[in-house]
Amino acid sequence: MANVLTIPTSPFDDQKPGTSGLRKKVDRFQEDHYLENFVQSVFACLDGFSGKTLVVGGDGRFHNDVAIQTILKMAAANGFGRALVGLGGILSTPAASHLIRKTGSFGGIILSASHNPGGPDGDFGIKYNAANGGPATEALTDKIYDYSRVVLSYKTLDGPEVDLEQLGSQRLGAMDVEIVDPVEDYAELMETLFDFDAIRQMVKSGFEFKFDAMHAVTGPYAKEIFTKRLGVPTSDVLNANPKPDFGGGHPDPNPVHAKVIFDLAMSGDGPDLCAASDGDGDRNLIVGKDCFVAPSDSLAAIVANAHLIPGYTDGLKGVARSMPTSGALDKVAESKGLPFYETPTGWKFFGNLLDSGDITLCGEESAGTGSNHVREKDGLWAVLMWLNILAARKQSVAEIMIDHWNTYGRNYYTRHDYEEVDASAAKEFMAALEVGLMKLVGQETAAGVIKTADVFSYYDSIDESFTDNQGIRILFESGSRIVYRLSGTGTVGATLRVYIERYEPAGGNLNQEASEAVADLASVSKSLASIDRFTGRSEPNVVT
Ligand code: VG1
Ligand code: CO
Repeated sequence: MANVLTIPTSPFDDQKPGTSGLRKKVDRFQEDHYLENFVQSVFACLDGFSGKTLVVGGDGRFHNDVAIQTILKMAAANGFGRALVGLGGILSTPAASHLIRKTGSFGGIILSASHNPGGPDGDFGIKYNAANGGPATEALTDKIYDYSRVVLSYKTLDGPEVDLEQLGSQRLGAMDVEIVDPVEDYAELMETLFDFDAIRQMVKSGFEFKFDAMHAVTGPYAKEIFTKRLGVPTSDVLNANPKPDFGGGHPDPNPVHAKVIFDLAMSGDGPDLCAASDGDGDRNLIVGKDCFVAPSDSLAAIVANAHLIPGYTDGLKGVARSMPTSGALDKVAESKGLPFYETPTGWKFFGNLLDSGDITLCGEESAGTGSNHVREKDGLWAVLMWLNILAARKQSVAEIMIDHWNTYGRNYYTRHDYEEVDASAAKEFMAALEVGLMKLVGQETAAGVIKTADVFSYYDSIDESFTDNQGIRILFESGSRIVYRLSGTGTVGATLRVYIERYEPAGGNLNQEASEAVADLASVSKSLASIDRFTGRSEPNVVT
């Protein structure tokens, strides 16, 4: 019989969890009581979970299994009645969201640092999702953080380890632990949303599709859905075995880190569709034959074509995008008369709009798209969306995108990241930019006249939370836009993100390289704000 222990600890002295929970280097999480402090703070801020169910799982990265044992013991000692854990400790972020919703669980703990590298020298992360399946709201995150600064002890058990490789029920103190198949429920949900017959037919008739799971969590999901249920040859699902260090790679499905599959699609004679997902399965990469679909464009195209998809034929209640995401979605929403919302970066802000039924689809420029089927962005869902649209329209990705731009115009888009810059220099940079904002209005630049400049803030009328300092927006008379924002997911120093966007109306030059189309704006983004003076960097280190 396991005993409940109360272990003294010191307050959790750290910065507030960012865009998607707490993310740090693995060795930080290996420090005594570090993970425990966060978990106890979460439990302390929740009411009424005694005897209820907690979902626990992660993306399988290094330390996943160790952290799960700690969390399960603490959940039992704190009074949860049952824990549902993915076999091997595996649950993709969207699958965890679905499992919480489907089983009516009290909430869940998801372990991931998403697209950040893993392994002993890599990153680790943890976040709490509520009963709606979505990331803790801003209000709850604040409460957890405040508590973490005063926590003096935590509760755990001295019981045995749970066998994560054994499906079925086990006991941990007074808590029941059930190890469940992480894929089955999620695959079933996908079958209810998409026309699997039509996709199967398309695959059978010679449509070429390749998916790169990047040695991350989507491997088992991709094998079940693409190979087993849709008939995609096994050899076309690449890197399908999850590894604790992602095979040494950087599981970020963008043209830089998913270069192999990206280059294959762009080679002139590649597959009809190449796709990939990230560490925890919530992001996506979509590249047609010779046609990269920028994430903001993918969101807009999915909304424009949603009526073709069985799960969405009843119409959309509304749509939302994060502030830095391009205005491509706005054009579709306007033309279809759909209610439209602009939120701060991070999925937690979409959760309330999805719960209240104000929106059906939403997404971000960082390759996250999703709908009201779960309360997280969903990588495989986005890939299935595209497969289903292609099966329904019987056109290529390039044809669909050209048609889209001819209808709505094109938002050329690029993002410049200045990673690992000195954190205080980055803050000073943003502060200086803010002080000088009013002076920018009316200024003539090489990219046109500046119309407005402001700091984005957001009032959530559903939970009445107010979130400020969400990035600086500079809007030009031409409709072009530059946004400066500090990342909330980095683990070293600060990351400055500069989002650059130029709108070209239908009938204009819709066929340029994005980098060329925004070249003037990109240089204005550097000169307007003296990035080099503050950060010592004259060039971004990642351009997507
Ligand atoms: C980044 C992205 C943001 C996304 C967040 C979590 O945040 O920009 O759009 O929601 O990552 O995605 P930031 O604060 O670093 O810009 V994931 O796949 O890392 O959960
Ligand atoms: Co992710």
